[in-house]
Amino acid sequence: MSIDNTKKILVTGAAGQIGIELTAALREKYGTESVMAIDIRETEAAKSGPFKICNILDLNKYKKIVNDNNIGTVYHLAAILSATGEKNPKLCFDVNMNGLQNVLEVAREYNQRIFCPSSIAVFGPDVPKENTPQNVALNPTTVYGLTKVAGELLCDYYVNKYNVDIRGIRYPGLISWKNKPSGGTTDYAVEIYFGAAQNEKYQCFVNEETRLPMMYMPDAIRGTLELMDAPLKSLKYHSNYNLSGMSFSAGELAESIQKVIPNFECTFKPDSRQEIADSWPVTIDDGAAKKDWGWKPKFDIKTMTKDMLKNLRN
Ligand code: NAD
Ligand code: AKB
Repeated sequence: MSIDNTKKILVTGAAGQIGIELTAALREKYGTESVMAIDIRETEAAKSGPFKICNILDLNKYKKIVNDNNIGTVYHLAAILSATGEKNPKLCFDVNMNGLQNVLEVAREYNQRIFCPSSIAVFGPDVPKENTPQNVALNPTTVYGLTKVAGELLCDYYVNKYNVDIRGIRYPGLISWKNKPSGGTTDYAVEIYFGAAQNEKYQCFVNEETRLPMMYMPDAIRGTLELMDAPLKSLKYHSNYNLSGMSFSAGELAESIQKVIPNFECTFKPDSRQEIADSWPVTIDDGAAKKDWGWKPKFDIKTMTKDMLKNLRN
């Protein structure tokens, strides 16, 4: 679907791991002045175009930004991730649920299109670990997962009840070099590259056998833009497309880095995040995304490792 060119785009959580890259990609595609970024903290990247500090829980301020800037599409990325969520469940619930509700209420009033990501964290330990299906019972064991399940359902409610065009992806763990993530369980798969590039060492907080679905950020950004460009009538799902990129164990990830940096040393010392990782799937069935909007990942572990290390060493 092409967007209304007179209306602008807003990215919430624009200073985050996905936010800085998605904001840059949207500015590249639609023009810098067409993309407003908001967050509770500043970064140089988010400020490289229109930017405002805004807490998503402040409905009046958020609505004023939407109104003053003629916003037609919102990419809602502001959230609290899994590991921080387990440390501060109330904050996680407030930001992920009340923040989303603010975004959806404004979307209904201003007839906006919304992108709202979900996560593999919607799945609990009871689903098939391999090729986890699109439609399966969702019994997550983290507060973050619980907010993502409720968020998907709330989005679908706004689609069905108020005809708001809302789309979303259950992202796997995302790996990128432009921003160091914090607060997630899959952060080890990013930190390991920073450790390797900086001092050829990393202590990993999950065990060597931990195997999770992952994706390289350029694929995730491309998938997001492709989903938002897909004709609405071809979409069977709205806020919850399963998406698969690659899957590897923490040990295999360390080995892929050792092929480029032979002296790289990785040790494994699991902490409380191990339990979260163990509750998530290993591989994801993304047949619906392939069929409905032509999803196809480009990167595998080898090409990602080469690209990550090249960029980090630069
Ligand atoms: P992140 O933590 O890097 O960024 C989130 C941003 O939201 C931060 O910049 C933070 O300052 C901002 N924020 C937090 N509270 C806020 C508030 N009250 N008001 C406004 N901004 C606030 O997270 P991310 O990795 O960029 O994730 C973005 C979205 O993608 C989230 O919905 C997350 O659940 C989802 N997701 C991410 C991954 C991943 O691996 N990165 C995987 C699955 C799903
Ligand atoms: C996290 O680990 O919390 C996120 C996610 C997979 O949702 N990266």
